[in-house]
Amino acid sequence: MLKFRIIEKVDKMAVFDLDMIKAVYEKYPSRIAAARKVVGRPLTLTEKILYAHLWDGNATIAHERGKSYVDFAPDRVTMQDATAQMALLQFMQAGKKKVAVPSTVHCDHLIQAKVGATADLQRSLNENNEVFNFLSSISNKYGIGFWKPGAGIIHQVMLENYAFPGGMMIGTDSHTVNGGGLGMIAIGVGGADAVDVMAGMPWELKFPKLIGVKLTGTLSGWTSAKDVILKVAEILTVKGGTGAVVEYFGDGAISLSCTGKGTICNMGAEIGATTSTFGYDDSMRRYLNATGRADVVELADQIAEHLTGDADVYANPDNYFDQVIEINLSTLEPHINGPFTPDRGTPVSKMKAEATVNGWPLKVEWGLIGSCTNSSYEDMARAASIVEQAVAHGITPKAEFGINPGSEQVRYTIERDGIIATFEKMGTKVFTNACGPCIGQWDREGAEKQEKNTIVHSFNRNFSKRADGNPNTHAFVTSPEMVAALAIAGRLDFNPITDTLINDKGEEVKLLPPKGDELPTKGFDVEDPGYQSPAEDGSNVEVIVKPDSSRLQLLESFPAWDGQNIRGAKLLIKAKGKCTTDHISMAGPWLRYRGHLDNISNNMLIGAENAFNGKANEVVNQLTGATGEVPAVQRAYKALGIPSIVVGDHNYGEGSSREHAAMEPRHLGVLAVIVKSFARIHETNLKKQGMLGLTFANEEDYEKILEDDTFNFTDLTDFAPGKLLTLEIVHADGSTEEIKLNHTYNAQQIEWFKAGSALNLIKLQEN
Ligand code: MIC
Ligand code: SF4
Repeated sequence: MLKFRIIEKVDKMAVFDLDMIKAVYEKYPSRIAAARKVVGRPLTLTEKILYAHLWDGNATIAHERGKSYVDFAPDRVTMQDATAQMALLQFMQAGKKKVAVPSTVHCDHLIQAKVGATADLQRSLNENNEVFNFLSSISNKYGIGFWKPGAGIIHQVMLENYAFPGGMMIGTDSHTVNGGGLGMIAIGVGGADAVDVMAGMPWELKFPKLIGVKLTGTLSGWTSAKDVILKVAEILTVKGGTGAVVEYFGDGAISLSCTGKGTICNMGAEIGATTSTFGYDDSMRRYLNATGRADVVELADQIAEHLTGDADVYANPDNYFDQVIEINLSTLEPHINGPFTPDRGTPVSKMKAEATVNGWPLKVEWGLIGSCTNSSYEDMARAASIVEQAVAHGITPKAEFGINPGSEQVRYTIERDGIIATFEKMGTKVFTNACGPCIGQWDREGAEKQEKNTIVHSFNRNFSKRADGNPNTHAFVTSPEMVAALAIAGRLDFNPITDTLINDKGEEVKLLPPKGDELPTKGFDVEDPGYQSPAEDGSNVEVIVKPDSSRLQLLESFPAWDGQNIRGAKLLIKAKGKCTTDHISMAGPWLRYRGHLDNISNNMLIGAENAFNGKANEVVNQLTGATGEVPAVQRAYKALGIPSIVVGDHNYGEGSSREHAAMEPRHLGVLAVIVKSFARIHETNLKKQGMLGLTFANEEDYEKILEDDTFNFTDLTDFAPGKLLTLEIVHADGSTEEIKLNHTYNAQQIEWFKAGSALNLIKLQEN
């Protein structure tokens, strides 16, 4: 049975790590002064936070955006259960007694939504006992705060307890960026990056480009903060933010609630942005006060001028940002994005036409509200106001409805305030405070029939198969209040601004726009937030990984590079089109193997489309000519010691931070991944794990790669920063051609490749 030490009441909880926050703020004035001197012009907020967190202290040179690799000293690290396992299995090898910066683990991804919170949570505890015990004990040992299953979704818990204006945080989840809602620079990374920071080493990032988003006007009617990011996603697309930080400003920005800002930053992961952020303002003060952190407000107020961009930056943004976008909140329409990609935006008024032209099923089967991006008090209150109206008018909802509150604090408070009771009047299922359907942890009845159907949700992502495993589920992303309206109407083309519904008396009813408090008027409340503080001295705490476990496996070091050019490599797969980390290492049922590298490797690339036959998980074994599943064919190459490569399209590895997508190919013997372009976190993950992550110098060379080619890297022995690599392609008819490959490895990263992984290098340095 699981046992957790619990701290009782949130109002008795002291602010976490206040001394750390104090220390960060004390350095701010001198760090900003130094930055001003080297940069020589007014500063954006992003620059202030980055320059205030340089590993080497005060800035001595100005860094070049999109070019300079810079060492940073983040203030904290955050990890969720599905990625923490691999991160901490690696940290165990680093030979440290304790983490060097405040760190936390949050159990949220492993809990399946089926019948409702109580039963679902119990089932998850039973099923994942071994993993939760591992995470709880390893956290206890190394001084890491542990949030038990049911405590909430990592990013909501983070915003409620740890995020602070001007802070810098990294986390092993792409939506760590939620912290921008409280004015942080919070960045999603792979576990190996987290290990660097927890081991007391610098964290490296290419100095980002800056995108400024000026918000004017104010939200009204059916439009909400979610629509801002749905619009930005439509403008920038899933790769438009790559390598950039998005900084929001303007009167419109100030008018948004803090959790609304969190929503916008959270879903910034979907445009590939390094992170997004907002300047410190009253909405943040209100939120910090409401969540018991008046002490942080007091400290932040003393250096408030440093916690937002300089006035001239916001007055003349074109002079400071690489790209500027302006959005008028007063004229912004509610959006519905999808299906299958979060950047396909459709304003609600155009949905009828779009859906008809594209043949999207108009009947909405499910409405789901939750996920890290939209599970705040305000979100729940606004959605409930729509449900309340429907109930009052005698309207029977046409679709099924489920909610996942973002944290136990939100759940407890919305229960106290009658919001859960409102949802229940419509038969809503209240699932655990966890990711649930958002990460495929949804035992949806009938999904196995693979019928074409439509669901609407307030999540971030809607990649194929993500929520219920059914490739024919058309998932659309929209705001919680729009989810409520569409689920009640049961139609994707319902426009609550113009359309009416028919009630049980046959009368026409028009729903009024949503209403809901930004923060609970009676304050937040909670009985058991679900936190376990770590032991002061964890040296005697035992961490158990059973040798015969199917869930956990201690890691073995990857082999170092043998110093030779790679010759005779086979093509494992040439992936076509979208290849997200969900395609490379699927979540849902595979989450159970996140701590066992060999077992999870059986899902490697099973979702990627093979460019030669248009199918998923079917490739030709070039040694036998037979077709087989991708992991099996790769295991056959590995058994014979034959190197292989993977080829991919644009934005390869988009989506999540899961480093399994890099560790699996590494473990199974793939040596290089060559693509048209990478998503940032995945590219770094490949480098950290000692792989070659390369891009075609000429994109069209993708076409030259044939299924039965053999590949030779002819100048790997001269691998150097800024120097192209050469790939010789030997076609089956014996003809050869040479192509050039680009890379972004700096000198240090080339050392990771040589050592076999970044962790191998840490271990070498320890000895
Ligand atoms: C996701 O939303 O895809 C996840 C699950 O939160 C991932 C992390 C993971 O794969 O565990 C993410 O976004 O980084
Ligand atoms: Fe969890 Fe979904 Fe948020 Fe990922 S996007 S952290 S799975 S709620």
